[in-house]
Amino acid sequence: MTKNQAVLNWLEEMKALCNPEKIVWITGEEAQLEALREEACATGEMIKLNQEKLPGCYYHRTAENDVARVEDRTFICTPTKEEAGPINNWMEPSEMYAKLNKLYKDSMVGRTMYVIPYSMGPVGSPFSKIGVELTDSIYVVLNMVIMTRVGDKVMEALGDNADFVKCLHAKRDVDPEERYIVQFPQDKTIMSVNSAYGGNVLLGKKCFALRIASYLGMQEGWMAEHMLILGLENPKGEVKYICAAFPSACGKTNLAMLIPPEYLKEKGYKVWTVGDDIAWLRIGPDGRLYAINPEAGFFGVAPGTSVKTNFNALEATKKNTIFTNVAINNDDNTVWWEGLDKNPPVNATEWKGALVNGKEYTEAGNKLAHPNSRFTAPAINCPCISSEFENPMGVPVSAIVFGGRRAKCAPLVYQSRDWEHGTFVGATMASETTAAAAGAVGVVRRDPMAMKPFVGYNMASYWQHWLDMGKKLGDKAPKIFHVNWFRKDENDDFMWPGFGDNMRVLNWILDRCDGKVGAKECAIGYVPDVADIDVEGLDMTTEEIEALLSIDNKVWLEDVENIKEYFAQFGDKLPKEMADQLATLEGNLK
Ligand code: GTP
Ligand code: SPV
Ligand code: MN
Repeated sequence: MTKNQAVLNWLEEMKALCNPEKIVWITGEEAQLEALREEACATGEMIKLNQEKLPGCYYHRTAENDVARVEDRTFICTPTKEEAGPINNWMEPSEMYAKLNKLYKDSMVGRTMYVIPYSMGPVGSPFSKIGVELTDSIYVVLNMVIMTRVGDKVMEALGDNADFVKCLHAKRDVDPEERYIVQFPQDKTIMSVNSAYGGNVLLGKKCFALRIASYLGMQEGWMAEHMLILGLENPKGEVKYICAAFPSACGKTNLAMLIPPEYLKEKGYKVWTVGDDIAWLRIGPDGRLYAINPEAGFFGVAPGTSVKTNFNALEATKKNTIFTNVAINNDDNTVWWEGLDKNPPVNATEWKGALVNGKEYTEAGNKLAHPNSRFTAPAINCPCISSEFENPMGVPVSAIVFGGRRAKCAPLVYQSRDWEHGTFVGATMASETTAAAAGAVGVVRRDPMAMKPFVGYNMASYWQHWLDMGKKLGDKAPKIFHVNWFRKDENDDFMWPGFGDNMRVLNWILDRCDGKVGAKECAIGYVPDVADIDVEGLDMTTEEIEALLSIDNKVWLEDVENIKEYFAQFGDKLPKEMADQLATLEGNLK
């Protein structure tokens, strides 16, 4: 299949280790993929859905213990612990290799090892990077084909170059006690074992495009970020690009595909999607920051996705999509999840596989779909996919937005004073945990730049890299903002309608970038004047907007104490600028 000696040598080694019955190269040809789909349906690994209503769509159910990323079993194996930093799990590389090699030994006896050459980013773009994933799961192959650019064209682009990321995945018996998701940044190697779920096994995604790529970016002078990329078109037809970093299950896919409120749509405002999860950012020839989406599909959260909340995402899932851990409507062999509509199917199979009366089942408080159930949909299915989606040079970024789920602390939106302060705003982000990772849900934790689970080296060095990038960008740097769609009132209800109405906030952000609107400078940065948040057609009072924009100094000072403790663990690696920014914030609040 290839003459690339580096690939062949590594393949021989992995073959000897895993001992598969046969090797199959994924070429990218439709006939091969169709045969794999048939095989997966024959073994029960996948279920073919209603091909009239959902052409090319399939269903997959994972093991009950294997439904989300596992952060406590994810490791960054750098030669020293300091390189991985205090918030990553670390093990000395040779020790980890020895441990893993035992788990992979003969793990594929009687099974097929699929070889997936893939490109993150358009094949041949100067932004792009190549990986080769070896896996014994057809589900992984078929997801990788949607999520990345796969096949012979990638091997051609690689040529005889040895520069590719080595990715090995073995499903084994999905034993959670022996599950490991391991990155070796210096070796450009990823090893994943005992899982068959999403971010744990689609190794191009979080493992490569964030953990390995963030490390490469630090060395090579670019950035890999957990960010959506959207283009906002104004009535004059001008498009400006925004990148936004929100933690997992905090609204990236939704914002990336936003449909403006009716009256803004009528005026001619539109949103174009470039990416919904990951951005690779480089300084372009004109000195501005440019972004590409290294992925080719969306691995989106299903629950909450509806015609009303995210029409475009729903449209994207109507063909050639794989659904994982949602519910099946047995009347017509289609899919359902909480929030799709108000009619759970009576004749349903819930995500674990039990036949239930979906109406009674949900009325009793059970969930038919797993909260982290997902769709894997090709990006080209999305009605609002940007014309720049395949642009090998990326799109110029005007604004960077941070955000998370903060019931009390953060206002609807504020702007940082400059790049350095914006880096601090990102570094001190916090959010309530979600079902996207195993563990408790709804606990506030610090999640710098939404990268806590994804940074491939010491978080403090990563902040230093942000500061260095800002110095290189100078006055061409994007402006940095923070948003919070999730503020709650005393009745625990969201105070902001969110979804399409978030466009009102994006307009304020771009107006700020263009110097078209003023703002109030306060302790935390620039906050909008109440009158500048456009509420036309919204059933909201001035007092409600004031409350959304308000800052409670007491709550913020408590947060400052928490940040002090958080920063302390980085010792003298913490950039001085971050400590200074914290002192300024505390002084301002007092
Ligand atoms: P990952 O794929 O895990 O990285 O998640 P994501 O950041 O893309 O989150 P996504 O857009 O899938 O949204 C996750 C959940 O948040 C869904 O249940 C949405 O319905 C909900 N959500 C998204 N945007 C908003 C919003 O503006 N307001 C409210 N209240 N909920 C939202
Ligand atoms: C996330 O958890 O941020 C995701 C899903 O986008 S996963 O691919 O599982 O990481
Ligand atoms: Mn994500």
